[in-house]
Amino acid sequence: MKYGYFDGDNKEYVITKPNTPAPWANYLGSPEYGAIISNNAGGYSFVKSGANGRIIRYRFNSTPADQPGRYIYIRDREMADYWSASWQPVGKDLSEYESECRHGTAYTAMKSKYKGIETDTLYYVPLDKTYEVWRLKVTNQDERPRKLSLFGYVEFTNDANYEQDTVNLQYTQFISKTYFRENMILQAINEHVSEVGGGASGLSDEAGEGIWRFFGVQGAEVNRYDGDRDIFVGDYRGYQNPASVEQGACTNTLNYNGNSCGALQIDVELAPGETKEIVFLLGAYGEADARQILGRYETLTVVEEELQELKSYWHSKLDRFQVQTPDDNFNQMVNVWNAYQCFITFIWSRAASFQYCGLRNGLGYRDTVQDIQGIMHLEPELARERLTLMLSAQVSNGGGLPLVKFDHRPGHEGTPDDPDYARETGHPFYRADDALWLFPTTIRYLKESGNWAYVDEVIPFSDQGEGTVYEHLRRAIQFSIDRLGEHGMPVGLHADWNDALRLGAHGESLFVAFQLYLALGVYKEIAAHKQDDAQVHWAEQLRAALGDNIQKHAWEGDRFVRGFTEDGYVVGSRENEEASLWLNPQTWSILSGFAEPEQARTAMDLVYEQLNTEYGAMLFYPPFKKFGLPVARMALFNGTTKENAGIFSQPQGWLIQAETMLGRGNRAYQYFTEINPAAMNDKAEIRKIEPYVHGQSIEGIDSPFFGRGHVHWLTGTASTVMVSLAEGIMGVQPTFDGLRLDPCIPSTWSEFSMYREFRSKRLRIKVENPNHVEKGVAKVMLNGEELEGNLLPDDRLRENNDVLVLMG
Ligand code: IFM
Repeated sequence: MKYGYFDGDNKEYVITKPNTPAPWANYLGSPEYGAIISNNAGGYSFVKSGANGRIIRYRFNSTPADQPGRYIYIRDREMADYWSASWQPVGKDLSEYESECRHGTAYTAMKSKYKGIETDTLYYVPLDKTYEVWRLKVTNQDERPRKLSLFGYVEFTNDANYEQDTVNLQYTQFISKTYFRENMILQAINEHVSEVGGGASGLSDEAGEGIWRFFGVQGAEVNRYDGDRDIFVGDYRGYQNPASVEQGACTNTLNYNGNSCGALQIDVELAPGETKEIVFLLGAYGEADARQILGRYETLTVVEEELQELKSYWHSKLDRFQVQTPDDNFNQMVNVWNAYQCFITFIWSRAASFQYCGLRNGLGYRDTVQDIQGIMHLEPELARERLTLMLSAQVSNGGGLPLVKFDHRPGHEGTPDDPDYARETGHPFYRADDALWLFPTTIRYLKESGNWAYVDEVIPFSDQGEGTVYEHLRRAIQFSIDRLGEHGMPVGLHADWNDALRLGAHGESLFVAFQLYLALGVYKEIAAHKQDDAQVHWAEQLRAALGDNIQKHAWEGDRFVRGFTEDGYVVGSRENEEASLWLNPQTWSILSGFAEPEQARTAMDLVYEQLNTEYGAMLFYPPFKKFGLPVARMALFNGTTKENAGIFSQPQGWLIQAETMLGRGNRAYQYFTEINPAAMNDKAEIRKIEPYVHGQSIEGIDSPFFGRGHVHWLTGTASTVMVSLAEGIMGVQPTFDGLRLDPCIPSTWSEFSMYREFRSKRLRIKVENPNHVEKGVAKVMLNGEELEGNLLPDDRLRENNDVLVLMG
């Protein structure tokens, strides 16, 4: 079943049936002010942190799944009928109520038509601002005048800390109250503690600084208001039928020791054809600031200007890499949605969604370092800033801090071995993989930017001392080398990439072994570029020794195993009853550059036969049922779900990329198509989550809900799949010396084209495939001249370039 379509020209996804199988969300804002909004206007807003700066209340895991939200009710005073500008929460019969929701890049627009009244609502957070705008246009399409009451509504949290607000009502209900002041509801929290209010931060503060929020309107006079949720909604009612709306009048009651809300009632009369436009504004500010913000919208055209500004900001980023292939579902993801998802994941890490609100107060090391790769081709300097932060969160022993606090202080942090750090973050252990993610990310930055000087930039370690980027990388390798197990492979510690696999201080991880193999290759490449022969030699020797051990202990003739427990059990051995074939070691044997071609093909064919499904490849099979804790913690999950043999989405990117490295474009494309959200657009009843973004995992073959997706938006899948499409299938591969073009495509494609910006140069690339090969470049023309090989040398690129690639 289908609920919407992609509007590629406008970079929007358009939902035409509002009763989607799950709330289909969008993200608005910036790291300073975030807003998540569903296609039915559900969702929440926060200053800086979904956990600690929460403004709008949202009930996780409730039903309906996305309430409350940013609601606008419309009531016809003569008919005594009412509805909402989004289909929910009132939920009128869809035979009478028409709606359309357009999720765009950092804005969401909704239209409704009901009984001769049309509404057009736009939600966004203006660029560089820390408040949100809801612009409503309401038009009378009837032939007679209509008398309407419009109600803007928001349910405030009583405490900026989400947990306090949700479960500590004996405290939080007594610290919040509301006021009405000329066209706005003001909410005060801990009002008497601070004279001016804490509007400046909006975050909860143990020192007890007061917090103010406002919900105001511009473009009309408020006739009535409510500041108390329970009075607005009424007893034994819900958002589908709030008392104040049903009865046609807010009660002018404010909150004192209950739940704060902002409800603003505006009565209008519209002649036939007339449109009324108003703007609701919401943010964490006290009255003086709020007044200024409202003043900015005295001329309502500001809204259109701000919308255009937002669009150009986002579109100009996404436009740096655009593809036109024969597969529109592929194009939509590369050009708009996968790219936008990469930015959103980059901004909010895993901190705010409909599944998780980010109670952990910082950035996970591995996730964040990987997320950087997803935006590398679009915004390398932003990537560098974040990479520098993550390098400054590397401990001087080479390991990564499991949690990089939002107020990270390079050079002054504790380590997981310090009780204070462990207590504060809840992370008393190192993970084996964290710092090794620095290698693929750093090398991608160097090759994308050509900024070779970065290697010598001096960055502090998190606890003490400092070193160049080169030194940071060396220590990351040393961290693993200092922790090798009895087969000469890195131990798994608290986790490797897989959070549910605990191999401990002695068990060994093949995932990390391949990561280390890749790291040593990257380090050697950098050392060679620096002509540092001693380090080249160091890396080579370590790499050769590690390679010998992998070959000797981990290859079983048709597969690589996944690891060794400290008491000798081989995880992922063909002899095992459970979990006998794992996806990641096979793909990483190729990504790391380790596997011999024949080995690689054998292992990957086995993956195809035994793990692939119509919705992607499972993480392993069969799922764990008997073998479990303490090593295989995934046994806690139902079979073929999440880490217990589910179709975990992030590794699908590695799978696609590995196939392109083998030159098997048909298979790479098949794997992508199986997990491409856009390709599931007409099977939304199976996938459930948004058809325009990846989720964390998909249920596998043993589940009665095979194909159902989970944990939308904030997932490492965004970056792995983006990289696999850009570098793997499209074959655009930055190198130190220029841009290599080496597409690996389905043989059915006869041609495709791309636009790519690279080191400030613009390239229009046309690829022709007359012989229908999957990989191989016969000829490359750069600005009319034939090149030797498929590298576009940096020094031959002009401002604007035309490139022709002939595959064959
Ligand atoms: O790698 C992890 C990630 O850090 C968080 N989500 C689950 C992944 C696999 O366990």
